Amino acid sequence: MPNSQQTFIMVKPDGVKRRLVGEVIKRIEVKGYELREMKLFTIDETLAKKHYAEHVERPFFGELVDFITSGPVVAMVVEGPDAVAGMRVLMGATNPLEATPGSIRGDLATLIGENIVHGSDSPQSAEREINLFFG
Ligand code: DAT
Ligand code: MG
Repeated sequence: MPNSQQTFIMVKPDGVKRRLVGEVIKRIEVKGYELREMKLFTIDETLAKKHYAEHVERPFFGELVDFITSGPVVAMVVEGPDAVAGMRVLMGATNPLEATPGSIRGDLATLIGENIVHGSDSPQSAEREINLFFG
C-alpha cells in the first residue's frame, strides 16, 4: 500500500451522546480506511491531560479536560494510504463553522468545543497517541 499509515481517531463524548459513532465509522470505512483497533471507554483525568498536553497553556484547557472526560468515547486506530492527512480532511476544520460541508465536522457539528471527532495532526502525534491509548 503506498505510504500506508496509522492514525489515532476518537469519537468524542458529544459524538457518542448524539449516537454518531456509526455515522463516523461509516465515513471512515466508505473512504477506504481500515479499523485496526477500537474501544469504548471513559477517559480519566490523567489520560486526558496527557492526550491534550500540547494545549496546557491554552485558556480552554480546563474545559477541554472536563469535556473529554464527561462521557464515553470510542477510540480507534485507523489505517490506510496517507491516513493521517486523509482523516484530517475527512474530519474538516477544527471550528465547525469553517469546516467544509461534506466533512464530519462540516456536516454534523456547530460548536468548536463539541466537534465530534479527534484525529492525530501528524505522523508523530499519531504514534504518540496510539501508544497512549493502545500501547
Ligand atoms: P483539532 O481537534 O482539530 O486537532 P486542536 O488540536 O487545535 O484541534 O484543539 C483540540 C480541541 O480543542 C479541538 O478539537 C476543540 C478544542 N478547541 C480548539 N480551539 C479552541 C478554542 N479556540 N476554543 C475552545 N475550544 C477549542
Ligand atoms: Mg489537535
